[in-house]
Amino acid sequence: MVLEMIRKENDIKKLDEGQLKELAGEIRQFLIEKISRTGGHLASNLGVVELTMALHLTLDFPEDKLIWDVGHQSYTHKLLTGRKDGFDDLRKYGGMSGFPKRKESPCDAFDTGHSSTSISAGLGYVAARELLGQDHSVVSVIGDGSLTGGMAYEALNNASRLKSNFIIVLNDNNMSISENVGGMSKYLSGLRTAQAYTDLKKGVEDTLKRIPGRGDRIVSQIRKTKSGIKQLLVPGMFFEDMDITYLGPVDGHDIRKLLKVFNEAKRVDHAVLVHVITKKGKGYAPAEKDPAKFHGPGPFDIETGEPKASGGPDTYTQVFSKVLTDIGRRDDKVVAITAAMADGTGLASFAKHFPQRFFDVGIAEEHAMTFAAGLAAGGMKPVFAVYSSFLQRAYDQTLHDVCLQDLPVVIAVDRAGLVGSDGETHQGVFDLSFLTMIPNMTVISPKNRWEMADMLRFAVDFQHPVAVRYPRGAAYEGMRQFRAPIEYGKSEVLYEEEDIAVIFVGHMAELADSVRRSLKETGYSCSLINARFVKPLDTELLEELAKDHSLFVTIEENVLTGGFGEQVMDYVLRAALDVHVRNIGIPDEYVEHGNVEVLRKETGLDRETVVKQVVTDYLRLMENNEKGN
Ligand SMILES: Cc1ncc(C[n+]2csc(CCOP(=O)(O)OP(=O)(O)O)c2C)c(N)n1
Repeated sequence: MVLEMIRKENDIKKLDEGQLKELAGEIRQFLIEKISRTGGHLASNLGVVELTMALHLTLDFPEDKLIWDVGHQSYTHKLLTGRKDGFDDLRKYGGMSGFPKRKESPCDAFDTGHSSTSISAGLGYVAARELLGQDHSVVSVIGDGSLTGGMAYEALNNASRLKSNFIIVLNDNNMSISENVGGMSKYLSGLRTAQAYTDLKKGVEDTLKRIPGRGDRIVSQIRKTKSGIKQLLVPGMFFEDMDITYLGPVDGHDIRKLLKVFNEAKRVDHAVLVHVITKKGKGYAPAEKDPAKFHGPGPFDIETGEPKASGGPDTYTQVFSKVLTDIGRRDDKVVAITAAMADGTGLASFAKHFPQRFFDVGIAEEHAMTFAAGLAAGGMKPVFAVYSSFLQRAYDQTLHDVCLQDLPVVIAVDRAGLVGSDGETHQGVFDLSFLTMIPNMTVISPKNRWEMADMLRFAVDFQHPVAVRYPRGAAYEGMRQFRAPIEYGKSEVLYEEEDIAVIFVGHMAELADSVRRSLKETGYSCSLINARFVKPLDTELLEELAKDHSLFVTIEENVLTGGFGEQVMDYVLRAALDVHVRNIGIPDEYVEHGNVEVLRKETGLDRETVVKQVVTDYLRLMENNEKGN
C-alpha cells in the first residue's frame, strides 16, 4: 500500500510517478470504504484526489497556505497531512471534523464550512505575508458552485492588480450540490470546451501567419490592439480583464498537467486563476451517476450505493415540502426560492410542479433574501427556504430589505437547532437571537408535524415578515391531540397545573414533555406550554401563569444569549412578576460535530440534566421563601 507510506505532510514528494497513480486509486478506495461507514462528503472528495495530490507536490506544508472553500472536499488533504487514522471517527463527537480546522492541524490554514470565503481569506493571508516580509505561497481552491456566491466576486474585485503571487484554483465540476445555475456557470461551460490558453494562442498565431503575403502583418496588428491577441482568442477574459491571469482549462485528473500549470502559476507576480476541470464522484460509479445523492450521504452499501438507513417517519423538511407544494397548487402567487439547496430544503417537489414559480439563485443567500423582498413588493408571496446557519449570511437583507418595509416574506428556517456531524459551522443555534431583535419580524416554531403544516399555512397568509423555524430530522408525531388553530401571538397551553411552568420552543416539545413527566413522577405540579410564537412573546399568558406558578422553565435549542428564555426573563423583570426564571438552552460557545443526542447531553439539553436543574432551582426557591417568611 502506497498510502501506508504517507505518514505526514510532504511525504508524498518521495513517491515516483507510478506510485502516485497507485496512491490516487488507494485514496479513492479508502474514502469510499470509510465514508460508506461513517457518512460524510463523498462525491466532492472523489473529484479532487489528483488536484489535492498535485497541490501537495507543488507546495510545502505547513509553510505554504492552502485554503479550501466550504472545506467539504478536504479529505484527501487530511490524508496527505497524516490524519488517516482520524477517518474512523470522522464527524463523530471528539473525532476528526469533516471540515478544515486550524486546531486540528497546522496544515489547515483556515476554518471553513460556509461557501465563497476562500478568496477573501487567501487575500488576507497574502496581505499579511507582504506586510510581514514573508515569501510562502497562498492558494485558495474554490468550486464552480461556490463561485456563485457574492463574496467570491467581492474578493476577485479586490484581487485585481495585486502586486504579488496569489493562486486561485477554480475546481470546476459543473455541479453545485445539484446542477449549478446562472450566468457564470454558463460562462464556465464555454471555457471548459476551449483548449488550454497557451496551446490555443500559439495555434491561432501559426494559422494566421500562414495566410500568404499578409499573415505576419495581421498577427502584428492584432498584437498592437489594446490587449493584443488575447482579446480575440483567449478564454477567461472575464478574469483577464480584471488583471487576474487565467490559466487553463486543465484536466484535473492528470497529475502531470496539473503540476505543469501549478508551477507556471507560481511564477506569476500577481493574482492567477487556474481553471481545473474535474468530475464529481470520480471513480465510484453510483456517485458519478448521481453526484447530488452522494454529495453528503449517510452510511451506504458500497455494492448498491443505497443508504443503509432509510424509511422512518417524515422529516420536517418532507412535511414542509408536501405542504408547500399543496399551498402552491391553491395559490398561484406563492413562489419558492432556494440558495442552491433545492434537495436539502425539500423545494425540489415545488420546483417540479411549478417550475416558473421556483428560483434557484445559486449559493447566494444575501441575494435570495432581497430578491424575495422584491418579489413581495411586486405582489407575490415568496417563501425562502434556507438552513438556519446559512441564513446568517442574509442578515442585513432580512433587516434592511424585508423587515424595514414590512414585506410579507416567509423564511422557512430549516436545520434550526443542533444539526450534528457537520459541526460548528452548521449548527443552527443563533437564529432565534438574531431574528427576534428585528422590528416587524414574527418568529414561530412548530412542536410536531401537524403544527408544522398549520404554521406554514399561517405564515403564507400572514401579511408581514415571518420565520418558521424547524429542525433537521424526523418530525415529532407525539402530541397529536393538541391542535388548536394558530392565533397570532398566542402560545398553546398543553397541561395546566401550578408551581412549575415548562415553556418550550418548537421541537423541544419531546424533551419538555419528558421533563414534565419526570417532575410529576417525583411529585411536582407542572404545567406545559408550547410557546409557538417566539416573537411576539405571549406576555398575557406570562402574566396569567405568574399568578399560580413560582418557577418558569424555558427550553429552546438556541444560544441562551438573546434567545427565547432571556426574553421571558426580561419581561418577568420589567413587569416585576413574582416568579423565578430558569433558561435552558445552548451555552455561549460553538458546539462541535457529533451525534445530536450526544451534543444535547454535552450542552445540558437532556432530560436528566434539565430535571436536576429544575429540582435544584425549585428547592432553593422554597428555601428562600421559608427564610423570607
Ligand atoms: C453559505 C453556504 N450556503 C450553502 C452551503 C451548502 N453547500 C455546501 S457545498 C455546496 C455546493 C458547493 O459546490 P462547489 O463549490 O461547486 O463544490 P463541489 O461540491 O461541487 O465540489 C453547497 C451549496 C454552504 N456550505 N454555504
